[in-house]
Amino acid sequence: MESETVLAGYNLDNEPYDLRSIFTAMMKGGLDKRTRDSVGIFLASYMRENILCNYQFAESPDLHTVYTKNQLKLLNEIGFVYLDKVFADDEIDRIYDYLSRFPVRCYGSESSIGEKKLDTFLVDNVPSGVNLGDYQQDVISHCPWFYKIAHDENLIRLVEAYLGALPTLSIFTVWWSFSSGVEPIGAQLYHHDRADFRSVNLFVYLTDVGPRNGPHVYVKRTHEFRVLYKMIAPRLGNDPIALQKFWQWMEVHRKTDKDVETIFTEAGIEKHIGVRGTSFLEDTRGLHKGLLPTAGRRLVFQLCYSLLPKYNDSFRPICRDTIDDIEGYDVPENSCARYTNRLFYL
Ligand SMILES: O=C(O)CCC(=O)C(=O)O
Ligand SMILES: [Fe+2]
Repeated sequence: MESETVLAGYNLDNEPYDLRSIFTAMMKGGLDKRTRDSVGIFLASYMRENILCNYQFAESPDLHTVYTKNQLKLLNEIGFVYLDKVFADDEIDRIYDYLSRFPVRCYGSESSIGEKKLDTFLVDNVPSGVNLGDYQQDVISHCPWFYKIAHDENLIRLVEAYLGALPTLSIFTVWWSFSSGVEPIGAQLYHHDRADFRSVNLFVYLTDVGPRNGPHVYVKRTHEFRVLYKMIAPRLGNDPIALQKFWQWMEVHRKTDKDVETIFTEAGIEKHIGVRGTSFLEDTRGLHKGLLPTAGRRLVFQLCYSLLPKYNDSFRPICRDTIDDIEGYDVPENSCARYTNRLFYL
């Protein structure tokens, strides 16, 4: 008998696609909102089980001693909730001093679409025509007060209660919005985030934000298919054709002010006005934007929590030991905060 030829195993890496790109395509419009939200519910329970099997974390304090059930309820029903200020005033002063040593990368508008990367400048030297300016990831990750809030177990547990599984921090950022921009760009236009099948963001204003300083704007009850359906179906007289048109419109990533304001009216839209330190959690699957300021400038800090790591980005975590000590702040080895922050800290 002839000897059998042993075939090499088929190498899936040679396929013209990979699971990451399929996942990203499904999130970014490949699936409709109803399906994306259902996948989100499945994924949360999958992740909860997976984390339970693979990690053993120290017990956390009871969630409801720190955040109330009502806060979770508001987040579920409306899509956002205000929290107590997460930074004290003197911490914001120190954050401000810390950031002022570093330049910001500036962005302005490029004809009618997208945004153009401009140069880097210290914040007081930013030229006119600039809409946005952000800091390098390293600058943010090394800031001790940002480190502290990113590791706040009470916040992580509140987010876990909302998402249905222990979250992964997938965006950790701070940026300026300037009033010198010529026209709104990027996230200054109404849109919905599609970073994951379920996600929630913490926003903290680091400057006072009045109506002219570029407040964050949110369309209430647009975060979750079931909530949005309940609101919109009666308004459209339960007409199947009108509803079908509405869901098609919802799928478009960016929307005009006129469309949003006509469909949802002023009463359905929240402008987050607040002094520095104002903190809120928001499900940015709902429609939102950061208004282009018409006066002054706004500095905002943002954490985005998701179920999975953000697959279309790469991460270079830094070593925790390189963060300057802040009094009495230490992250135990078996804290769930280490899991949540693994894309940013080793
Ligand atoms: O600047 C804002 O308030 C909005 C930011 C935003 O939409 C985003 O980061 O996705
Ligand atoms: Fe957004």
